[in-house]
This record gives sequence, structure tokens and C-alpha cells, in this order.
Amino acid sequence: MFKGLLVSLFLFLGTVAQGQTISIGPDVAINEGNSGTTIFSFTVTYNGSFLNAPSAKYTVSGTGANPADASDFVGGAFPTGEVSFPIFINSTTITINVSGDLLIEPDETFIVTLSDPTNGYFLGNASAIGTIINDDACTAGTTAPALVTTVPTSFCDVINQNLNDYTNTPIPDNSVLTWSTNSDPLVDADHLMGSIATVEGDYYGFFYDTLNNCASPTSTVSLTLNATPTITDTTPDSRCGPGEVTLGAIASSGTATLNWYAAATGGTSLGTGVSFNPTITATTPL
Ligand SMILES: [Ca+2]
Ligand SMILES: [Ca+2]
Ligand SMILES: [Ca+2]
Repeated sequence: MFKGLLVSLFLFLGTVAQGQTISIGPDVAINEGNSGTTIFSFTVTYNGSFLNAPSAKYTVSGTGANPADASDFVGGAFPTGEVSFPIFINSTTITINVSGDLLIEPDETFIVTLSDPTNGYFLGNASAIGTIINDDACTAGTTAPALVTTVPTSFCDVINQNLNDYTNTPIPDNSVLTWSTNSDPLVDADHLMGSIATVEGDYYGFFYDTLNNCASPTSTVSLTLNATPTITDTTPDSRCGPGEVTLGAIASSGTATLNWYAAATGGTSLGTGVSFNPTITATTPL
């Protein structure tokens, strides 16, 4: 009787009935994440005896219309390994580490496939699909930098202006406040290396998402450069005795305003215009 029990127990431990399987599933679909590791956990189960638990190998590969590639996984390689079970537990998980990033991508899919089950097991549901759901959009946003109108845009003789002074709008995370001489913010060859303008013209400011080459709408700053006008010619006058004289002057710029003063250093303007008719009582420089 005791011997018969031992034989039965041996048979029980050493054989696997037809239909005892190891399976993976269900599928997993979660957001990619923006940095570090995003864990995809796949459940693996078996339906045989605790005393005869199987193990199996697994591999990962890209699948579907937008297959994941090796760079989508931590370590830059498709994960592979072996799954086994804690004692007396018929369920465990395979952990697949996906790399989070900020790159705009389609939803990408991969397949986890079991193989080589041990202890005489068969494969039941041999594979499961992981979907890395895109969670990225252009970080530059949809609002142009607002312009500060109190900062001058006209300059005399020299321009050396930090364009960043023209906006106080907070810069969206993972974007850069960028200036270009091109109204199309995506022509990155025309982006200024910094933010200092030294020549007159139109400058277009926007937030730029370098990784995804996308930008917010633009705001335009127009800088003008004026040369300080000079006096290019004068017409003196003279008379004998007190009375009115007619003085003349010509400026280098037709738009310049001529002011007349009693001193070379300025002061209170005595008159304006290319012609000036003061009344003098003595020799007077004007
Ligand atoms: Ca992401
Ligand atoms: Ca990615
Ligand atoms: Ca991404």
C-alpha cells in the first residue's frame, strides 16, 4: 500500500498531462513617458501542478504598422530573458523597460514572445502586444511671445540690442526663445545664434522645440537705424548796426530738424528751420 502510494506520487510529479500550458497576456498599452524608464508588465501564467512549474524564454521585437525599435527600450536593445515562477504561484510578470522621451512619434508596438517551455509544457497564448502610446506634442505651444512695447526700436548710428528684452513671456518647458531673420521659424539656418541684433531689419521671435523642429507663432520686432545728422553747409550774414539778419544751414538729412542756439553746447532753442532771422545788436555767434 505504502509502495503503491510512492509510485503514484512519482508519476504525478514526473508527468505533465496533455494541455498543460504556459501563456502570456493580456496585451499592454500605456503612455510612453517623457524621461527615464516606463515599465510594461506582462502577466505570464501556467495551468499545471505547482510541483512541476515550468519556465520559458522570451524575446521582444517590433511589430505592426509602427514597430518599436531597439532605441525605444532602456539600454538600446530589444529585451530578452527567461521567465520562471515563485514556488506555489502560477502567475508572474515579465517587465519590459521602455525609454521615455519627448520626441513626437506614432503609437509604436512590440511583441513579447514566449518559447522553449520546460518540464514538458506547451505554449498556450505564446505572445502579447505592447503598445507605446505617444504622449508627446510640440513643446513650443501655440502662443507667440508677447512684445514689450516700452523698449526702443530706433537707434542712432549703432545697434547692439538684446532682442530678448522685447518679451517677458515665460518660455515653455523644453523650448527655447529664438529669433530669426526669416518669417518662417522652421528655417533654422536663419536662426540667430544668440539674441543680439546689430543691424536694422525685421526680427521674428518665437518659442522653438528643437527636438521636434516645431515652433510657436511668431512676433515681429522691426529695428531701425538712423545716422546722427550733421550740418553740411552754413550761410552767415552781416549788417551795420542793430537789426535782423538771415542765417542759413543745411543738414545731411532732409528729415532732420535744424535748431538754432546761442551756444555750441545747445541749451534753449532760439528757432528752427533751415533759415533763421534773429535780430542782433552786436556781433553774435549763433
Ligand atoms: Ca513622451
Ligand atoms: Ca520613443
Ligand atoms: Ca516620444
